[in-house]
Amino acid sequence: MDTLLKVYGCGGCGINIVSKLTLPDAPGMPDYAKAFIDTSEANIREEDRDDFFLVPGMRGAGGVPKETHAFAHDKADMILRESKPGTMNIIVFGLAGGSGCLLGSLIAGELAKRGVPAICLAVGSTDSKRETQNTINILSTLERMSVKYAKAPIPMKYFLNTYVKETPPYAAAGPRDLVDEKVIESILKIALVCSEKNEELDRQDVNNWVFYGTPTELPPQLVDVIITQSGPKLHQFRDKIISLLSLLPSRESEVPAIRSAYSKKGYYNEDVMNESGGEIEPIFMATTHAYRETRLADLQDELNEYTQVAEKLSAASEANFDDDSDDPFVL
Ligand SMILES: Nc1nc2c(ncn2[C@@H]2O[C@H](COP(=O)(O)OP(=O)(O)OP(=O)(O)O)[C@@H](O)[C@H]2O)c(=O)[nH]1
Ligand SMILES: [Mg+2]
Repeated sequence: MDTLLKVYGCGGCGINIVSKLTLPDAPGMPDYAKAFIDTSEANIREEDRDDFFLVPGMRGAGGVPKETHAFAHDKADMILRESKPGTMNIIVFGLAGGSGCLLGSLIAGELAKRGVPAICLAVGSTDSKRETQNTINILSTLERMSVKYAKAPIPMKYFLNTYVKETPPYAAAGPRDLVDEKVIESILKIALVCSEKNEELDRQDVNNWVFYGTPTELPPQLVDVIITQSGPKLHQFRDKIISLLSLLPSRESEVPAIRSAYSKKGYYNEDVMNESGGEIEPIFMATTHAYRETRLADLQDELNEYTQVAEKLSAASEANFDDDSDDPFVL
């Protein structure tokens, strides 16, 4: 099978972002195709309709993933028959809504089970209590999908829609437009690393990176993906990296000393180097087990704050009538 990068946009957020994506027709880029999956037609553009799968019987999930589960839990096969996976796959979805989070998780679980490599690009949100709760719940769904259903790793890069200036250092966070740009940047980098057009980096190396259990015997889990062009940044995660792919400008390029369980290096091919005039940065792509101790803890803190506020609001909203006046209509 020829190399094909398939990019799935699931739910409103996934569709919005993936419809903006264009991979340049440049050396080092793979062929690619898009697929759009949702429970509603609200976000699909006319020109993308040919690649659109609409879950039968639904008109959106109104922010409630259980709705989508009821209609779509057995539809992963059908979706993948209609929207065939590539040799490498990217699944983009929002974690806080009702549709994309579940559809994206179903596709990710099914691909992992079949041994087809995929990376989830998932956008969390803590704008409200429900969005925070949805984000936490779906992360846990993805974890179960990996450990219990697929029994294979699911790699996920996490993004966060936020307007707060102080964001955790590990998160690709910011307002929506900025997050969209970051997601698209990540897709371009994944495309370059997984194009099968690099020297010494082939399909099997990418498969080993995703399905790290084969070369390392480590157990499957939901793993956090880090994509960076900075050696020092990668080094911050040095004790947490499970598998690492490094795409380097030359055989002399420095790679930070990291004792990952699996590591493979490749080199941009001559055409890419010529096109860039020799000015090209390395790309490091790592799976790590940093996610539980970092973002899950942060999300839980956020949720606790919402709960406290909700309790105060609820207490302040209670109407207290004088016990002596048992007539509620007394004026
Ligand atoms: N960065 C970014 N975030 C978005 C975008 N659209 C929606 N979101 C976020 O994604 C989350 C989920 O929203 P949607 O993806 O629209 O929800 P859905 O999956 O379509 O589910 P339902 O509409 O409830 O059926 C929300 O928290 C939004 O903040 C987008 O274009 N870019
Ligand atoms: Mg929607």
